[in-house]
Amino acid sequence: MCMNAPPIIRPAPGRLTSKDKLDLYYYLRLTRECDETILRLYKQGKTVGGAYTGHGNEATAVGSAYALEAHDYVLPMHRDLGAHLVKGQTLRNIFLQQLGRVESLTRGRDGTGHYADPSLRIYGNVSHLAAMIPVAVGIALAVTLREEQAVVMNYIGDGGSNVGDFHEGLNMAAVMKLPFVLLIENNQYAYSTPVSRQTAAAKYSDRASGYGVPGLTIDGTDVVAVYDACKEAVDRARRGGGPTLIESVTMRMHGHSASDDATYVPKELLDSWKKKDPIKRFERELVSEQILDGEGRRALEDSIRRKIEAAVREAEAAVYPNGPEAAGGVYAP
Ligand SMILES: Cc1ncc(C[n+]2csc(CCOP(=O)(O)OP(=O)(O)O)c2C)c(N)n1
Ligand SMILES: [Mg+2]
Repeated sequence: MCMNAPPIIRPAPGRLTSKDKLDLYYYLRLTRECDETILRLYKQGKTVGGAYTGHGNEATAVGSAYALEAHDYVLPMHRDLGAHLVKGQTLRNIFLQQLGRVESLTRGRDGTGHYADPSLRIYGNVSHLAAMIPVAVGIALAVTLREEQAVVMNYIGDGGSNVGDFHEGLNMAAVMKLPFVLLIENNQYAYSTPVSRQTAAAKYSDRASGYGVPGLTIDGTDVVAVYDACKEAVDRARRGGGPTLIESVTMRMHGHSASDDATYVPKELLDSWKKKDPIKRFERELVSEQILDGEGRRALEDSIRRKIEAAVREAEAAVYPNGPEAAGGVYAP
C-alpha cells in the first residue's frame, strides 16, 4: 500500500546514479516487452478490447513517472503503460486486466488501462481523454485542501489537448497554484490527424504563458531529459509553486491501435524516428558509461521474459466474470 511505503526521494535533476539509470532501463525494457506481449495476445484473440502500444513513448512514460513519489497521484493515458509499471502496478494486474478476468481491477469489465487503483494512486483514463484533466485538477485541489504534500501528474495527447477541458483545467490549476503537472505527449498524430491539422501554434508548450505557468518542450525519446524536466516540475509543485506544462515530443511508432495499419503515416517519418528509438539510445548511453554490458543486458532480458510469462500464465488460468457479474456496476440503477 502506498500510504505505508517508505518515501522514495528521487534524485535532483542531473543527479541520477548508475542504479537509477539501470532502474530506468529496466522499466523501459519491461514496458516494451509488455506491450509486445499484449499485441501478441490480441492477435491470438485472447485480450478483451483493443491493444494500444506505447512504442516510441516509453521514455516519456517511464522518465516522467520516475519523478513521482509513492504518495503522488498519476493519471496516465493509453500509451503510458510505463507509468503504471513505474508507479508500482503489478504484471499480474496488468494481464488480468488485458484478459478481462474477474479478479482484475475492473472485475473483467474492461480490457485496457481504464482502471483506478487507489492503493497506488493510479487513476487510468476514460476514453474521452481530456475529461481526465478536470478530474486531475480536482485531485490536486483536494490535496491542497487537505494540506498533503502530494503532486498530481496528468498526461494528455497532442489531439486531446485541443478540447475545452484542457484549457479550463489548466487555467483553474494555474489560478489556484495547485500541485499539478500536465504532460502533453506530442507523438505527431491523433489517430490519422497530424499535428499540423490540430494546432496552428509552433509548440504546444507556448500555451503555458497564456495561463501564467512555466512551459517547456523536451525530447521525449531521452529518458533522462524527461526525468529531469518532470522532477523539476514535481519539486516546484510540491513547494507550492503551482503547475507546469511540459510538451514531450515523441513519435507514435505503431498505428493508433492494433487494428490500424497507419498507412497514412509517411514511411520516411517513421524511418527518421526509428533512429531515435528511446530504448536503443539509452542502451548506447549506458554501455558508453560502462553501466551496462552484454551479459547484464541478457540477464535483464531473461528476468523480464520470465516475469511476463509467469504473469500471463497466471492471468490465463484465472476465470472470467459470469454474465450478471460482468453487467453489474456498468449502468446506473
Ligand atoms: C470523443 C472521442 N472521439 C474519439 C475517440 C477515439 N480516440 C481515442 S484516443 C484517440 C486519439 C487521441 O490522440 P492523441 O490525443 O494525440 O493521443 P495518442 O493516441 O496519439 O497518444 C481517438 C480518436 C474517443 N475516445 N473519444
Ligand atoms: Mg497523439
